[in-house]
Amino acid sequence: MEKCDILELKESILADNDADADKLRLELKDEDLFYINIMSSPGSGKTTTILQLLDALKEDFNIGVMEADIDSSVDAETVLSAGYPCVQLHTGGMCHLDADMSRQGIDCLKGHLKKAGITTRLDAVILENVGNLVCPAEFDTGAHMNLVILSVPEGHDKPLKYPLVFEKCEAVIVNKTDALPVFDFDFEELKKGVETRNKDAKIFPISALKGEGIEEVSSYIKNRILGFKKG
Ligand SMILES: Nc1nc2c(ncn2[C@@H]2O[C@H](COP(=O)(O)OP(=O)(O)OP(=O)(O)O)[C@@H](O)[C@H]2O)c(=O)[nH]1
Ligand SMILES: [Mg+2]
Repeated sequence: MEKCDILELKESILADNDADADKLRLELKDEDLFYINIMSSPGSGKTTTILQLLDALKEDFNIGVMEADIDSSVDAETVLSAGYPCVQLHTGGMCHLDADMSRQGIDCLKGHLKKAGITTRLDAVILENVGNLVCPAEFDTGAHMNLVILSVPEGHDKPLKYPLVFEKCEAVIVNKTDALPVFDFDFEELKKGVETRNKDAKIFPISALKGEGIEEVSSYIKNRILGFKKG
């Protein structure tokens, strides 16, 4: 397997992350590089969903991945072994990424492609943010699209308990729907909870394990990338 590049992120010293996030969004727009930030609790299925989305979108776009974790390179190795460009970002114990850390990560991903002799440009970058429903929502990464994954075993009440992350996202992916028969997850309650926090958020039920519902999410992302490129 290809060697995994690991970047030890430096903590940003910028006082105004929001301004830097807006700046990064514009920098990436100039490069035609669409940046997707995926947030969720640990184990909700981020890596499994990302792998499904990469497969579904590979005919249309070149997509690279940044795996952010406090330690290890497990997820980056998984993505690399599936054949997609990926780097592992270590947050030095921090539970989130901000805009400058995103910039460092994207530069590292470009360096990884260059080292591998890959000259085709990336159309999009996916960040698998640190598994946490609280901190990542507090820091704008500079992404053009924020997604949240909530898995069935976590329960339908999470939008009420962790409001910010549901306010900041444009779509909620409800994963592990194959487990619905063994949990008391109530989809109508989930919808009500999401709507209370964010009336515009789309909801996509999926089973990343079985590949169900992936087509709907990938075509939504495809349209967003195409709209970004045109806009
Ligand atoms: N039943 C079921 N299990 C799933 C599904 N998606 C993922 N899993 C399982 O859930 C576990 C965690 O999945 P990951 O994709 O590693 O989750 P993650 O959010 O990336 O985890 P961290 O990176 O550790 O936060 C694994 O055992 C997956 O096989 C699903 O749709 N259904
Ligand atoms: Mg993961």
